[in-house]
Amino acid sequence: MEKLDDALQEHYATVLSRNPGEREFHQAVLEVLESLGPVVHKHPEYLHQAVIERLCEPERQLIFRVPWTDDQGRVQINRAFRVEFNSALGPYKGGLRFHPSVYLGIVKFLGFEQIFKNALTGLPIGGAKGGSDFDPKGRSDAEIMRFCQSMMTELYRHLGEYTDVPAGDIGVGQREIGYLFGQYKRITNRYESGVLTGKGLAYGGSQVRTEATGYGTVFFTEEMLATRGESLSGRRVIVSGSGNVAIYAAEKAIQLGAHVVACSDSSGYVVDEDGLDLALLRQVKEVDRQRVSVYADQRPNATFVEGGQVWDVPCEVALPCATQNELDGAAAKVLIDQGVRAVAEGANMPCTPDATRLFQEAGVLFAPGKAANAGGVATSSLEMQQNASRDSWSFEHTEQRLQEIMVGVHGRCAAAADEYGQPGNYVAGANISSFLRVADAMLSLGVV
Ligand code: NDP
Ligand code: 2IT
Repeated sequence: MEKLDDALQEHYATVLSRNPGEREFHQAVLEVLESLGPVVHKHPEYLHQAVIERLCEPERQLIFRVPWTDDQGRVQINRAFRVEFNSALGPYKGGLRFHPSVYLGIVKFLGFEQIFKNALTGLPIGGAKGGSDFDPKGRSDAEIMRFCQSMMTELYRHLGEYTDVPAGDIGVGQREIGYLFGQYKRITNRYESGVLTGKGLAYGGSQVRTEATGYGTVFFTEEMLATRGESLSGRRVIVSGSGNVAIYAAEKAIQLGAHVVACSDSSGYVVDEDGLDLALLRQVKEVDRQRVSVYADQRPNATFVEGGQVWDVPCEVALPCATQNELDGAAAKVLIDQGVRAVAEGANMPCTPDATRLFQEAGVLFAPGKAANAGGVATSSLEMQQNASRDSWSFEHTEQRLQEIMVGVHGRCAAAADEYGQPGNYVAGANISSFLRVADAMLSLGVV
């Protein structure tokens, strides 16, 4: 990875001192700034107009209490966040995460990344993120509903199809979006479909949104491999996680002829040398909401390794699809030693800076999350488009659009990397290309 340019040292120091303790946010900012040295030398106007300082300071940050009653009648209190980071390109757009680890620093890292990811799609969406430290594990449907209703009772006043449009992320899928949308509709007395994305197909959702992040990650991987005359067909692949992104990354990789042999959750990992049985994995994770070990119990040649790291499983392509900093330098060394050829981040910032550097030094094709996982939010934008025109598209048409968008994201990253003298560096390409789009819009809009 690059060293931080002298012209940007002061900006990063300011981010550190203004946002104490927000480790993940610091990491995400540094990763972008490290790519921007050559850009600000070529375009000093960005520094004169304080574009970097403005980008690092969210336009609006909301923190609020979410009180709700559990099934035993006890009152529970959670904390929720919405960070509306940047609206130069369109309404604030980005998911909501429910996980006990959520605090302001996580929401800000995700919101910051979202600005650049959304810019890379070429679509008219600004960047935001939200969530709560609510832990959905072990909670009943009724508890999830009451929590979502209480959260929306505050959040609704900040949302709108032209203002801020949340979607899912870790712990938030179609079930939660349904409860959130129901409460928004009740409070506002408006059937405003485009205020949330990731909705069910019965009430304004888009075909392919469920699959989009995982599918998009695999489309991006296929594009990267093609630059070396390779493809996923016949490749040995592992994914981490076994949630929304992981399941559909595995599905598309299998459709393209890959042999997907491992996945994981926070309890450990499963290796299935026969290739993952997607129907069973979906039943265990999506329908029964069980641990991944339950999958292994039902497959003759699968083993479950409790507490282990999925990165120990030999593979040619690795798709980290669980959470931030899940793949560190030591894991990267193991993957490289065992012959990994491509790594694409389905999750947001799953590789530590050390891991990223090691992959790049070893010549492994490496796709950062803000490029590789942009298919999810891109398809959210297609959902908004369908909602705005009161239309709904077929699966085939929507998937075709997604694929074109991912080819476009790949092309923009590759072109910017070439232009700035770092061919094949998708980290630099993604950061530079997206920064230029957002920065130019910000300059056009004046000091706002
Ligand atoms: P899900 O909640 O559907 O699945 C998350 C998966 O990751 C689960 O298998 C979970 O295991 C595992 N996981 C989560 N947190 C941890 C942790 N702290 N340690 C170990 N494992 C963990 O989420 P998604 O699939 O939607 O999201 C996965 C990643 O993809 C996130 O980084 C998210 O930000 C990113 N992303 C999601 C998009 C989307 O459209 N949903 C779009 C773009 C990026 P367990 O059940 O044991 O917690
Ligand atoms: O990280 C992400 O891009 C998401 N969780 C999806 C955001 C969205 O608005 O679809």
